[in-house]
Amino acid sequence: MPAPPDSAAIPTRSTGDSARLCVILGAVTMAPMRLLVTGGAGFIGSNFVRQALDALDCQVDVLDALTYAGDRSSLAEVEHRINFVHGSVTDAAIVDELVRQADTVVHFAAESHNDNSVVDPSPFVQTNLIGTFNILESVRRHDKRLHHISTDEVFGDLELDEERRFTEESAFDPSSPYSSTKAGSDLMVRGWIRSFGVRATISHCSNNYGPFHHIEKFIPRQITNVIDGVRPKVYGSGQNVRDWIHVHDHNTAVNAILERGRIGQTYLIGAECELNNIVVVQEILRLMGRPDDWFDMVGDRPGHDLRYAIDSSKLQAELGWKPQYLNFRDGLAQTIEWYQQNESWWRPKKEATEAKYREMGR
Ligand code: NAD
Ligand code: TDX
Repeated sequence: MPAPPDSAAIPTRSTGDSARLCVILGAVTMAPMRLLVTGGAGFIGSNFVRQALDALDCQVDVLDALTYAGDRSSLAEVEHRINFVHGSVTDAAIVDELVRQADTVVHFAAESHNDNSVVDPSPFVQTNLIGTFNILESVRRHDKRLHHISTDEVFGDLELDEERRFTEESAFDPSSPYSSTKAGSDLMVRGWIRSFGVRATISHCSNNYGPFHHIEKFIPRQITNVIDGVRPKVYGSGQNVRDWIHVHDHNTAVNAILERGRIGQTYLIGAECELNNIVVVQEILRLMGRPDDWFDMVGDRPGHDLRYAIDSSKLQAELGWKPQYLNFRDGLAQTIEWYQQNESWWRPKKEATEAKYREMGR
């Protein structure tokens, strides 16, 4: 993966929760923090594992069910540095054993795609709700630190012309089985913090882009379509706005919360990059040498959220976090290059993904 624009600014490990103090024969040494990363073979989780191994003094266990969205080869670069466990967060016994051994749990595992949730909500209920319940019960039992990864979609959507952006105080108003099961998991985390004193933090991030993003999602679907000589597909009016952040910046924010976040707090993560879907597709087309009207408008997603926008001032002011990818075009160009150079990673997924979309009529 190409280096971020300013890698010197990646937060490094400090003491406190991010390390264990060991006393061995009278000498005081710092043992590396043992991190349990759920969903670590997915898009954001695999990028997080690579970054955490560089930025934090840690030992990493990954728990991943390797659903259609998980790919062990996303961790190939660090395979020898992690302990990979193939299992589900819905399996309370596996979760409990791994949580018992960990110092800190970072919970990424989820069913994550809105379009799938409208076809069949059941795995969303299992993984996002029951899976998070299992994590919560284990961190409660073993008194372990938890960081729960959520999304801005739990807040519903905004009008195109309203000034308001999502903040930590925004009310939940989810639109899909995906976002409602994520909201349910967040509410459980809040309840476990208050009733049981679980040492947890929560973050809600906006739309990520970058390497290892499953090609069912908007940006990589269109990049790989263009590589294949197929016109991009834009839902509905194409006016829907997403607030894009590079996955690297999401994960430096998670590191900052792990290191300096206040227990019990919620942090919103975003990089102030609101763009509508047509603008994004036209940027991809320009960068890939196609005319900017070379795309098709297709049917809309049911319940399609209009606009997301994040106010991340609490994270920036309290924890000193700043995004490093400040130019979307540069981040997108790097991402396109990654898909051009890593066809062996995405090609095996392309036919099944497009077959799924043909069934949806999109
Ligand atoms: P992804 O779909 O790429 O990866 C999910 C991973 O979880 C996969 O490796 C999958 O195999 C694993 N998984 C699914 N069910 C599991 C189960 N029952 N047990 C164990 N592992 C299981 O998703 P992503 O885009 O990397 O998202 C990761 C997290 O970040 C999710 O919680 C998502 O809600 C959140 N999030 C994503 C975005 C985004 O733009 N992609 C934005 C904000 C928040
Ligand atoms: O082919 C497409 N054409 C299109 O116009 C696809 C796949 C999507 N879209 C639109 C729908 C959305 O307006 O593009 C936008 C982005 O779609 P997705 O990539 O499916 O993302 P979104 O639904 O916004 O959700 C994403 O961000 C928040 C992640 O998938 C979630 O996991 C995260 O919580």
